Amino acid sequence: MDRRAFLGNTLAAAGGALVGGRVLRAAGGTQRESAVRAQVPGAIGQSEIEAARFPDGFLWGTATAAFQVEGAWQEDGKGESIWDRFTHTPGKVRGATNADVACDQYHLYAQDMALAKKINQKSYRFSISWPRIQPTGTGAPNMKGVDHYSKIVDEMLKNGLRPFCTIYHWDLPQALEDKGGWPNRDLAGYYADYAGILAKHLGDRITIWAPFNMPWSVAYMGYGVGALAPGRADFDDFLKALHTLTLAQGQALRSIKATSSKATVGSAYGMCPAYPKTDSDEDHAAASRYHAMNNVFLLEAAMHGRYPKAFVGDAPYDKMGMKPGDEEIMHAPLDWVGFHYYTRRHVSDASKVQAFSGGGFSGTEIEADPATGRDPYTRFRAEMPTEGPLTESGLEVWPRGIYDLVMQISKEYNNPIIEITESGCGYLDAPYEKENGRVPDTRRIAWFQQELAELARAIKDGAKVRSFHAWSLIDNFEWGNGHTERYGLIYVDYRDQKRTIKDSGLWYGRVAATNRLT
Ligand code: IFM
Repeated sequence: MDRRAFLGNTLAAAGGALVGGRVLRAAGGTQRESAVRAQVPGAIGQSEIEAARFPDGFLWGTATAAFQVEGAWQEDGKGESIWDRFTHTPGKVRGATNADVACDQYHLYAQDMALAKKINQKSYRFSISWPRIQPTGTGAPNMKGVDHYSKIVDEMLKNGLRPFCTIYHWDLPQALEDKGGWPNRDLAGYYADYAGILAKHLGDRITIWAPFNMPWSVAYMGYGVGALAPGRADFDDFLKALHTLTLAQGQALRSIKATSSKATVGSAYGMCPAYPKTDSDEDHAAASRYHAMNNVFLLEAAMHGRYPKAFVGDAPYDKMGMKPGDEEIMHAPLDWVGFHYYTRRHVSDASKVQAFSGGGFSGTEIEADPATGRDPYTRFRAEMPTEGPLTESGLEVWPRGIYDLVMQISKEYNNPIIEITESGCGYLDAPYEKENGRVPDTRRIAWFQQELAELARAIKDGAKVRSFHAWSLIDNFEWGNGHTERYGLIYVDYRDQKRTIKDSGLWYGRVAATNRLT
């Protein structure tokens, strides 16, 4: 079925599934919603969705990031970030918007935490804006910034939410970019100082810390191909940035733990399960290289003090700026492993072709050039298949991927505690006047039902998954795509900041209360 037909069906389902101004029957599964599910090849059926159970105490949560929700870009002494600079540069953001106001969560946080409580949430993953804490990236903290996060953490606790802190979700102080950005290894030390400041002031209440959101993307998208801020495109800078981030991860873990005895440190890696495109040995090997480079590069470094086998031939460690003793700095075993799931990749071998280049941002990573593969070292070609339908944000719907990924990480890393740090889908459903302003986002419910049934299966098969964070609590600023995508369980009207819980939010609230999907 083509995409237009899929959309037609699902929009019809959205209109037809509403009963008495409340969600859903979608949860119980109407005929039309079953039709939606049936569009996903290999989709699990209604009976599996109904049978799925999550363990008592499972931590249902949502995630956001400072730059995407806060706004207040110049308030209370905050410095400029690379994302302020990027979004203020003409031509960088779709729709010529920026995040100067975003969802105004800097001021509306009490309302947002109350909404999270209203949908029975138990965990809130948020990030701290480095330039609010250190406006130029180094030196004494700006106490107005520290106080802001102290208040928001208190508000989380008041609403029964576990504060899960991401220390860095992409908004580097511009002053540090002016010193060379992440390719400059000095940033590892500055970053560890910043992490220590957070642990000192917030570590009495925050016990769950993830140093970086999607560090591979920070390096590749920001410095390798320039699709994200700071918009630089040099492959050697990507390699250097990746190594600095790995060193920073290790140094930050030690700095946090030295300051806060309650701290546990994990990760928020972006991951995609990699399936070989064909059954050839070459494509299997290429898929392993993809997994090593895109999924577990920093995880392997933290757990074992070495990089995984991501390269064909000699690893470019000299280009990365590796020095004797770096393995010890990198080695910082995590207390738990956190990663996101959105979609999957088909990977094929590109070791016999010469050139390399980049492609477009898919929300989780860069696509390889379909003809030549991505670079002279990893030599694979990664594509997002389109066997499943696409979300409105353009990602293939592939629920089975989360099962495969969770099982693979469980096997490779000795069955660690896993936190799903993000997962979600972009659909543009808006309040519907004829239904008293409800937001009938049935496709999002179907997406989560399918995916969560697969996650429940992984838990049943022994994976120690203790949390799931839906991306996102509220619609927010989607980086270079501006306001053209909506991932929230709660709709935001950017004209007046009005929040409306979508049908998916109401449904997710019931899931959180019952540990079941219908
Ligand atoms: O909005 C982003 C988030 O910042 C990082 N992970 C993917 C999300 C959706 O594209």
